[in-house]
Amino acid sequence: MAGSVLQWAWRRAGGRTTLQAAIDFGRNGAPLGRYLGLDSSTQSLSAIVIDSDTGQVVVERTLNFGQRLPSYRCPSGFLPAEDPKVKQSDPLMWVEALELLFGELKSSGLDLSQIRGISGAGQQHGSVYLGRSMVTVGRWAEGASLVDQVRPLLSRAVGPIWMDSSTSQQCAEITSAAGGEQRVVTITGSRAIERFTAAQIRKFAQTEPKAWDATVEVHLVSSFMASMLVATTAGIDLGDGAGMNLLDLAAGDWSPVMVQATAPGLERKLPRTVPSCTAVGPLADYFVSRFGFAPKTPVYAFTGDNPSSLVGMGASRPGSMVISLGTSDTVFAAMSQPRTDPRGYGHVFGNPAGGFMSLICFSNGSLAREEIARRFGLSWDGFASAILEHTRPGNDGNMMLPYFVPEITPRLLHPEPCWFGSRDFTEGRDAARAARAIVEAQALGMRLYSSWIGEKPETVLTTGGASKNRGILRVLADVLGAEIRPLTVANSSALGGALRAAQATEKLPWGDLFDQFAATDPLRRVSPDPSVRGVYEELGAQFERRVEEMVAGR
Ligand code: XUL
Repeated sequence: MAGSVLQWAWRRAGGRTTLQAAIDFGRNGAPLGRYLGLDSSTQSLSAIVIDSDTGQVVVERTLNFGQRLPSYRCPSGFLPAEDPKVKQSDPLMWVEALELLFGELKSSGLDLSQIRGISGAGQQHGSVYLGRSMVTVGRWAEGASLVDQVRPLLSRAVGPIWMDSSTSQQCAEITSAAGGEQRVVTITGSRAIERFTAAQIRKFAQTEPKAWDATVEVHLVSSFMASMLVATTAGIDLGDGAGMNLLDLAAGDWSPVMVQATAPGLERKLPRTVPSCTAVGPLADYFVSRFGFAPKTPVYAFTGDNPSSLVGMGASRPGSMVISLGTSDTVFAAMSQPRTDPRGYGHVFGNPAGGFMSLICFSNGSLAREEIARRFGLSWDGFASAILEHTRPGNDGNMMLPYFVPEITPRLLHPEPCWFGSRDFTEGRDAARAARAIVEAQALGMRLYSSWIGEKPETVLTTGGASKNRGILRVLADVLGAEIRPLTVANSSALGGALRAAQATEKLPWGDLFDQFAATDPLRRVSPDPSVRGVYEELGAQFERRVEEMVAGR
């Protein structure tokens, strides 16, 4: 025991843990460094608690909105709407989920008073509109639920989420008011994008001008959730703020040009921007008395789920690429130099560990894989074995364009899956080939649309539910020609929150935290098969031709 206490003290010299603290640990045996990371994503809220002294993930828990909170009528995290381009959600559902999840953590026997810092992430781009600034809240009343206290603060009952693609007109208007596409890309790192917050804010201001006038504060999901915890206005961090088309990336602050091009009065309604490591306040007393957190537990700025995953994957320095296989699939990497995508699909966001990151988002991720599994009655295991045991790389010339819902990369507002190949395949009678076809097409899309980043990765780190599927990992390795390393922890975004809280509280070197927590499972690594390279060169060329024809509407 004494030896390991000294090791901690030595490892932390220069950091938070002094020798005295390490000795105290030895004396009373209490853990020193537990941190909570949260991830408010499209379909669920997740929590991870890490212990930076033992290197253990203490708890990992997810609460699915559709299953646990059916009264919000969001089975997949958003409200059904007649127009398939409109995707909105109820912010109160996220608030209720927060209370439920904290209650579950407490009743699981976890001593929340041991948590020394909290941070987290939210699905990117989605926005929440308040008619009263969170600054005026100050504290939550203890006799009422959080939901009942937040409801009267909203100036818009539901808000748009990242899946919304209904704002093409507003994108065009913003682009022209800001001085053209190139200027928007140079300032914000992305052209004006339908799901980004600026276009969504403009649409709200145009279609509901009274409610817009009544709005005094606009939040991202990330800053809204952090504001709930501190009962005041939490700033918008530079990682997630970059997904709004409002941030001047070079200045690290709101761009007056973009803000003015978006909506009247917006400059007064945006919270301030903050670096991701900023303490946005102590945890509100409400959570202390309800769930047993320690008084004044520091809360750090929340960021977007993808920037948070970059940290949770241990990939916040350039060198490796990350593929996150979730509701959307995203491909991202820390950038050695900021570049922009000439095709206009990719984005540049802030890297919460400093600098920038690239990101490409595909909306036909799990949604499309699940659709194939459903249509062909394949279980998730069946999906893997169909690919690995019953098909070959290249799928014997059978290919699919995998677009079931409006796609972001490439931009397809009226999606339709297309099948090319043998009759059994095109007529939808060949489950095994359908499983391979969708995954090959998704991987080819990732390869094609990430080429602008300009750095071919030797290793690709994967995370998200589908990264457990060996069939999918095999196809990714072969198509990308890179070793695939799945992360051991399933939710890298929540983990990123916990790591950011630990780093900000203890000033620990990122490398130490990554060594402890961002581990990949050596037994699940998949190396590329060099003999199939040619097959995917050929298929890649075909995919590019067909997808470009589809984008051009031919
Ligand atoms: C990224 C994006 C999605 C959401 C999903 O630009 O839109 O990945 O962040 O939560």
